[in-house]
Amino acid sequence: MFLDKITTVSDEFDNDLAGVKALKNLEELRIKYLSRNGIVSGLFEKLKDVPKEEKPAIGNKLNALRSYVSDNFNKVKIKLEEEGIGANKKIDLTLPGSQRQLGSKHILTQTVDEIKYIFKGMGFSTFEGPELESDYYNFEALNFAPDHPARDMQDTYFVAKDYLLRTHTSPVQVRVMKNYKPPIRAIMPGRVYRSEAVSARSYCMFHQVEGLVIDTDITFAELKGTLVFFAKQFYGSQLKYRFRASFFPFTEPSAEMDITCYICGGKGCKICKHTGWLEILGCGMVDPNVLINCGIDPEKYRGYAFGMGIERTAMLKYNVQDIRIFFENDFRFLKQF
Ligand code: 2NL
Repeated sequence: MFLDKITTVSDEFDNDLAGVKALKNLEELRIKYLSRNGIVSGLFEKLKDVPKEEKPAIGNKLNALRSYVSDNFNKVKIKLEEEGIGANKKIDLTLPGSQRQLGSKHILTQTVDEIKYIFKGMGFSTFEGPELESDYYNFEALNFAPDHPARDMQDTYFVAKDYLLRTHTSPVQVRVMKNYKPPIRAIMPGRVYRSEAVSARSYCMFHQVEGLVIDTDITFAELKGTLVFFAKQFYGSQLKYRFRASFFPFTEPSAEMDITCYICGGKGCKICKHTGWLEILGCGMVDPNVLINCGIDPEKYRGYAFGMGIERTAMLKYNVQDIRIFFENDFRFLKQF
């Protein structure tokens, strides 16, 4: 009798639910079946009149009916709500599209890419090496004597007795010379570290590109020709240049290359400290001691090498006043490039 009643209610609910076309009708259904005075509650109310031994079975059936009704009610409710959203959604096709922000390479990466590209055109390949180096590769193989003053001058981050953060990318050249037979024609870009007081001009970490050419019959004239071609490609074909004698432990003779100041054209201004010249790189013929250390016969082969700081190069080219801004990730700076 009671069980029949439950089945009837369940069928009636199915029937009613099938006829629901809008959320408004669904609310009427909720009141009819699920509210405090609704049909389902009414059945629970009548449970007290059921004989004691039948109560558990009928109670179970009633609980099942309540779950069935509320589950199916919710399914239809969600379906109607979703349809409602779809029906009300109006797309204004005349609105302008939302602009997507495109990223770009960091200006230092762009600068290295451009340098690589110019040297690639002259037959140079690219090598990279570890930033954590041994004292041997960073100093000893490069002709820095154990008590050489230049070794003190390089304020270095040592991480253990014989291990340090490289102070230049030259150890990569040492590795290339030891592992490849000449002719060698390569550039080595990478990060280097120096324990210096941080200021607008110097930072504890920066980037270098060094270059190395080893072959028979290599001359200082070829070094000059290569670097002048590079500078004209990178800074502009109108520039004037000069080479000044200099000193590095790993080259002999050594030189530094200056170009005419691109701001004042050589007349003298704040950027070039009123000299009309800007120093852009250091270079020289590889010292025979370095060739011997790297297993290359200096009687048969000669070489030249050069090095430039990337931050300094980018600061000159793009008129950046403070080196620290490269590493601050300030969007206002980055998005200019
Ligand atoms: C500078 C000057 C230079 C080199 C780097 C080099 C490397 C080997 C042998 C000989 Cl393995 N030379 N590198 C040579 C001359 C100058 O860098 O002012 N860099 C920022």
